[in-house]
Amino acid sequence: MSEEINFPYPLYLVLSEQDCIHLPWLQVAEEAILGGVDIIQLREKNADYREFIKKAKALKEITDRYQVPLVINDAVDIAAAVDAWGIHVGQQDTPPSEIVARYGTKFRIGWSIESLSQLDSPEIKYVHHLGVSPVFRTDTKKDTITEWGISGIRQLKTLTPLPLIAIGHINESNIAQAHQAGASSMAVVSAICHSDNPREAAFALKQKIKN
Ligand code: TZP
Ligand code: MG
Repeated sequence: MSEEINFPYPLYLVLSEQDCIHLPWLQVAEEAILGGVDIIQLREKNADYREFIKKAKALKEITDRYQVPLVINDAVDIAAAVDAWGIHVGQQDTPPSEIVARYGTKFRIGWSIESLSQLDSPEIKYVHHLGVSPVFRTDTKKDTITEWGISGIRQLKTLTPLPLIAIGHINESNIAQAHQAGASSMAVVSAICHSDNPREAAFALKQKIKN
């Protein structure tokens, strides 16, 4: 199993244009960083390659300016084209082993897990951190299976040394619990993207997880 790697990015924004309902999505990214977001993942489900790469490049300009790591969801070729810091994949996506076979150690690889048995997968040795997906059911992503709950984070923490990223209906009311249960990072979509003030939303979330 991989050694535990420090994951010093407690507030994680998962961003797609369609979820930004009040402000232009790039403005959401910048405001969220100014409010305290530590890492951003671009998660584009509808864009074609050209559009996706254009978006990834535009976002990379912002994340580079603030020295915030950029993660690309699923699209390994886009991650390579924009020299992203990391890639996040789910169980149905490119396997971590294949990413490593193609790109060596270039990327930090996040892998979403939906059941305990996935901890025993041979893929785990290629993974740097795990998405606990979802902690709670959410309207933002409906095709999910497990609801890990806060107790699931606690249980996973005893079973793997990999940093855990809590995702799924994380908001101001439960973010501290996810953190206390052992998640290294708390990932949100709507808690920031649905806010008409993403900077304040990020700030309020961050306050809850300051030790
Ligand atoms: N993976 C598991 S839940 C989820 C993803 C991408 C969506 C989380 O969105 P929200 O709005 O923070 O619940
Ligand atoms: Mg995926």
